[in-house]
Amino acid sequence: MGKALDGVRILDFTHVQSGPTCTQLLAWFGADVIKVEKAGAGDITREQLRDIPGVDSLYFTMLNHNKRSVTLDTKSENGKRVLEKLVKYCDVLVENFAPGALDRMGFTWERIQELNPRMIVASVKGFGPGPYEECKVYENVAQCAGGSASTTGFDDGPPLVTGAQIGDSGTGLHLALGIVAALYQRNATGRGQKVLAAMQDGVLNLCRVKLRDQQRLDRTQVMKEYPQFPNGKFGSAVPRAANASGGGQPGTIVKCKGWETDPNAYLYFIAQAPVWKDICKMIGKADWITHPDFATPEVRLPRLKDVFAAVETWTVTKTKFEAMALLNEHDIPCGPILSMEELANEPSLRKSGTIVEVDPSATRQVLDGRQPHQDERQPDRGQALALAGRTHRRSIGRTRVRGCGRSRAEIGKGDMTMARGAGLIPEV
Ligand code: CAO
Repeated sequence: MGKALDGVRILDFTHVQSGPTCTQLLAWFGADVIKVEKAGAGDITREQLRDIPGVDSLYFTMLNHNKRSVTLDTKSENGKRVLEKLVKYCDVLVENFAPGALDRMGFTWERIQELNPRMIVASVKGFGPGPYEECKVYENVAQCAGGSASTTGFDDGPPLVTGAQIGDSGTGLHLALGIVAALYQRNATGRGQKVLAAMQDGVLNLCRVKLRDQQRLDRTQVMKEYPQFPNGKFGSAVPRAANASGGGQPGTIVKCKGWETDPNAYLYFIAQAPVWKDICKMIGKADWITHPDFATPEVRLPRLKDVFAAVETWTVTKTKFEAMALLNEHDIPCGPILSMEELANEPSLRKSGTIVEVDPSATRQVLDGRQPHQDERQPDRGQALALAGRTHRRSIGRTRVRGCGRSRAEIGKGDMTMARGAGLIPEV
């Protein structure tokens, strides 16, 4: 069995993180992704936060492996002609330019449909239709505009952005699903369509439990699982809930042995109702099993601070891994706070293919995350994307780039450069 997207050709007009995440996912599933980078410059992330001089940054490599690459000046006449050929050749065009940039290049939806009526045009934008649709957006702007920041942090502190790239990578995931659905529908209609994933919408979608809470708050003016209950005050908007669980089972982060010196010696603990008896026995509070103040989830709600303080008195005597092992013997849900260092070195994540090594033969070894898995997997190692651009002009010399129907030398300097290892795009 081949890969799910074998034979699908993606014209990858993306840069930075949101769009590249989407096309990278499609590449993992077997699509042939041809990344088009700005002539003479390349994706801006190639140079951002470089840790080895002269070598593509980790940021770029992690978001673009398994793709092919060309550079193209889409504002030159020759560049436009090449792009037209690529539009005819590919199934999906994915872009995340600032609003209107594709139109300004002359590649409106109507023009693209004229060239290839089967083409799906998929875009990431900061905002969907509305007052902000013309705005440029980066990750943290999306987190703030999508409801994540206002609901993250402590009640007495400012809004916080999260370490998870929900605005960029989250939106890339949403877009990838939209593309796959559009490809599926094209089998029936024979026609392409436009797909839009707005970063504000993507973040809001990932914050749906907070939207749920807003509606509960509107109706009842209180949310009993929040740390503001019973002594704090609720306003009209969902407050920041610190580390309280977003679900129906109360939870929080508790200290473990070593917390004084190790910033990650903590555990997330969930006081799940079905295992309440085991929790009480484990933390030395067996009398709470039948105590009228603690016996049921409802009566515990105003006393969650006491519950978690007792849990912490127990966890602080164990390392996070010891506590997890003991709690799991009784199916008590919990999870250690794992540092990036611990995750990068976790053998089981390498074995499962969740963390892969990208092209170990390249100048550097790169570790990257990979989701989702399929039964029929691609090889566990990703292939780094060769650098398209100035450095490689010499190495490609007069290579015939059949996508253009003429040799590179004829196309003119800076119009199109094929990256080393990119292979040829067949004549359209
Ligand atoms: N040849 C010629 N011109 C090219 C080109 C190419 N191959 N590729 C890009 N360009 C041009 C664009 O056409 C645009 O020109 P005009 O402004 O004249 O139309 C110009 O390069 C700049 O593109 P841009 O506006 O997209 O880039 P920026 O660096 O100014 O903005 C970003 C970056 C991310 C803020 C903006 O692209 C954006 O808001 N994108 C949508 C939201 C998004 O994806 N954000 C996530 C970013 S990841 O954190």
